[in-house]
Amino acid sequence: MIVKNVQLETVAGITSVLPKNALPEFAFYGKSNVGKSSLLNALIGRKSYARISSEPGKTATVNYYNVNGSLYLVDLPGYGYAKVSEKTREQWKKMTERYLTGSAMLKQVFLLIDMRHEPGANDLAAVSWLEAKGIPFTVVLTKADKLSKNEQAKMQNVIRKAVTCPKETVFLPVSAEKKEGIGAIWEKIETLSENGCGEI
Ligand SMILES: Nc1nc2c(ncn2[C@@H]2O[C@H](COP(=O)(O)OP(=O)(O)O)[C@@H](O)[C@H]2O)c(=O)[nH]1
Ligand SMILES: [Mg+2]
Repeated sequence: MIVKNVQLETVAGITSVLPKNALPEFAFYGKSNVGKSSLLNALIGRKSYARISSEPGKTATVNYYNVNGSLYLVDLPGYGYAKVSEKTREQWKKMTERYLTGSAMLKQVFLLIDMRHEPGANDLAAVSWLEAKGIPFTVVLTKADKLSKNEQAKMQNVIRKAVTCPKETVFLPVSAEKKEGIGAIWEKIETLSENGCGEI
C-alpha cells in the first residue's frame, strides 16, 4: 500500500455518536503501551502522526485515520491502564466495545500483544470477547526487535498456547521500531478491503 495521504478524520469520545462510515475499517486494540500508536505510525509511514504517549493509555477516544480516501485505520483506547480510576476504565471499555460491536464497516481487529511477555488476563479476556462476538481478528505480536529470532519463535508458541484460539488464527510478529512485519499487515488489510469481506 502506498500511503498518499492520511487524515485524522474523526475523534469520538465517550459520549459521541460513532460515525457511520462507508469505507472499510481496521481497528487496533490492545493493552496500553503495547505499541498501537507506534504501529499505526509505521503503517502510515509517518514518524508521529498517531500520538505516542510517554504517559501510556491516555488516549480515551476512538480515532479514525482516513488513508487515501479508501479505508480507515481505527485506533482504540488501550485497556489495563493502571493510572485511571475503575470507573474511567469501565467507560473506556464500554466505548470500545460499543465501537467493536456497532461498526458495520469493521473488517478486522488487530489485537496487539507484547511479544516479550505471556499474555495478561486482560489480553485473554479480549481474545475471548472477540471470539464470543464473532468479530474476526488477527493477533499482532509487538516489539519483535527486543527478542532474538529464537526467542521470537519460543514466545510465539507460548502466546499461541495461552490464548487458545482456533488453529487458523493468524499471528503476525511486528517491529514498529525496525519496520518489520508492516508489509504483512498491509497485505492483510488490502486483501480484506478488496474482497469486500462481508464477514461481520
Ligand atoms: N523496541 C520497540 N519499542 C516499541 C515498539 N513499538 C512501540 N514501542 C515503544 O513502546 C512504548 C509505547 O508505545 P505506544 O505506541 O505509545 O503504545 P500504545 O499505548 O499502545 O499506543 C513507546 O515507548 C514506544 O516507543 C517496537 O516495535 N519496538
Ligand atoms: Mg496510543
